[in-house]
Amino acid sequence: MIWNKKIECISRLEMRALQGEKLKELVNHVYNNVTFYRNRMDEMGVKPADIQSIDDIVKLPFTYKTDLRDHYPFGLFAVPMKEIVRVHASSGTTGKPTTVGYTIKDIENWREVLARCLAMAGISSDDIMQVSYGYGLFTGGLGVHYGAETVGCSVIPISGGNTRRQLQLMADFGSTILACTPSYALHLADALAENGYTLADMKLKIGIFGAEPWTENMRLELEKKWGIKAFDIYGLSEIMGPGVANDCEYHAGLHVHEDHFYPEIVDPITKKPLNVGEEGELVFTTLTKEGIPLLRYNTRDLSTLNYEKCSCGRTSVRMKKITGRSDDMLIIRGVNLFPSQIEHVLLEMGETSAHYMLYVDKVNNLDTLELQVELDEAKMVDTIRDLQNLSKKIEHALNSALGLSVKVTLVEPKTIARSEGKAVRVIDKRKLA
Ligand code: DLL
Repeated sequence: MIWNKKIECISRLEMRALQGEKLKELVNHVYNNVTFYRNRMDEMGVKPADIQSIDDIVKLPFTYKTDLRDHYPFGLFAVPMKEIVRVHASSGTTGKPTTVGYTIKDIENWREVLARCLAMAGISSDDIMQVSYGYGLFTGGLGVHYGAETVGCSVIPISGGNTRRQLQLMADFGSTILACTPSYALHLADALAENGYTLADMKLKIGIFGAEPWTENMRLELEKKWGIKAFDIYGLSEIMGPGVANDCEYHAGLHVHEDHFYPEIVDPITKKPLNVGEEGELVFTTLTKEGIPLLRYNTRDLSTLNYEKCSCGRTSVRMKKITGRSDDMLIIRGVNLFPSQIEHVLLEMGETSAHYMLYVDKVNNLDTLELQVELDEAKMVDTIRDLQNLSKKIEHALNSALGLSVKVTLVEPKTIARSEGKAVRVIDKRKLA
């Protein structure tokens, strides 16, 4: 179902005109209300009057995560605190969190884009949605929750964690939708049997998975394990939270809600805009946000954009599924490696589980990679020789796919730590040294 046909199927020309109008308002808003942006624009010699259409966006300054940290907690807010009705924060692995604030209008817009995402996945008031994203400062739980209420779902705000209870309520309440990270969805599927359930006890139809990079192979794996349709939902707290984009039934890229979030792709090194179809860092400008509007925020997520009309009828620009971030990229003996490439190879082979942990180290000045992979309970290997053969086979497949030698160690099922939210898949001991 298309939630907002007028916008989601608008002509490209009309969309650009609309974006231009919104950009003009936005630039006036930030220039007049955020000292940081006024200073940046003054330094660059750009005035609000220089912005006349969406093409002028390239004249505006970029924003980086460090800018939010430097103005912690509320320095980039564009309205007085009395107009802020909600604050979220992302934990951040180093130092201070980044904080974002929403006005009532921002929350309304958030509901609207989320409703579009959920309707795109075929969700309606007939559904019971189990929201297993974390509730709290993380945007996942509350963000998806409000959207689900907007489309009329019966929402179960269970939050993350407590696997046994997740499965119990899923069975007892007859949840038809599961919203959580793909890694947690995989963990829940693997935990069915040991908690005394089978798929026949569940009514699940659809998964709304996101908040971490995952491959198309993992999407298919989750569809198979759960017997559901799995959708990819993307977002980040700085821009709004979940709901910046998601995919439709054709899974041919994620539709960006570009009347609210204007995307660009830039070169990761030079930060120059790239041509359509070229891969680079995804940058968003929040066209309608009031609380903490951001100009050209560099997400560090790697993607490409596609402006062709989708088979679903939507005209909105689609971003390629994110499988890595420029700052997640490991450089191993000069070769670039994204953890998602490992997930892809493991699932392609289909002989182990998809639970893995990659250990990176430096021995005698040489980078080393050790991959621990969990065996699949259903495909247990009996002899030591079979185990050795299987690890050699995976090493070989990784070597030809990545151009890197990786030492593979097979471990017992359920021995690698599970995450209830975003999965941790790499331990880089070089950084710890
Ligand atoms: O993860 C918001 C969210 C919640 C999205 C629930 C989807 C579902 P942050 O904690 O600020 O916000 O993390 C944002 O997570 O820049 C990406 O690197 C990654 N990410 C989010 N969604 C996806 C996705 C939330 N669908 C960061 N695919 C982003 C790949 C994703 N990566």
